[in-house]
Amino acid sequence: MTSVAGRLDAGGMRFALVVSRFNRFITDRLLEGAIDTLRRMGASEGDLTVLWVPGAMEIPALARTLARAAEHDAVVCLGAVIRGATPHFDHVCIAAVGGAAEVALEAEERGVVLTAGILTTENLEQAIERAGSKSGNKGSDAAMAAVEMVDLRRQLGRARPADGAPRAHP
Ligand code: INI
Repeated sequence: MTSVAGRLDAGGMRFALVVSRFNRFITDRLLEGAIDTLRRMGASEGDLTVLWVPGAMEIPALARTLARAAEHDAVVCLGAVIRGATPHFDHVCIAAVGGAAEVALEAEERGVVLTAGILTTENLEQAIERAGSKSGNKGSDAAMAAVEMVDLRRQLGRARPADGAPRAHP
């Protein structure tokens, strides 16, 4: 039996962190968790780029631009969508989470990993619980998943080309 899993060593990996300013009280905590995790796993300060967007809805478009540029091994998307009084919440959730999932597949073709810690919660309390308190930190989880996936792709020979050129389609 062959069993392959990514290792949690971020040394030499380059990361773009796309973070939304909306609900910044929460997204700041997600970003802190992600950066702390990447540092602990050996990422260098110079290999981390943080890019701010207005809201979660804007995350997928920028993530796609970054994936196409293929200058980073992974794009980590962080946001917080919290239910309000109108159905707007549902539209933002679908656009942000569904959009990120779609971009992840396109990024894959370029050798770039995309992970997301985009909270979609019923209220502020649930968001706080997932941004560094009793339910962990989803920013940290997304960063850890990115490191694992980049290493797994490297082991499979599917890593981002060093020159940043898009991969040829299979
Ligand atoms: N953006 C969020 O990141 N979280 C939210 O909870 C949210 N809500 O609920 O409205 C939100 N809306 C803004 C949206 O992401 C866009 O920035 C805006 O519509 C401009 O395109």
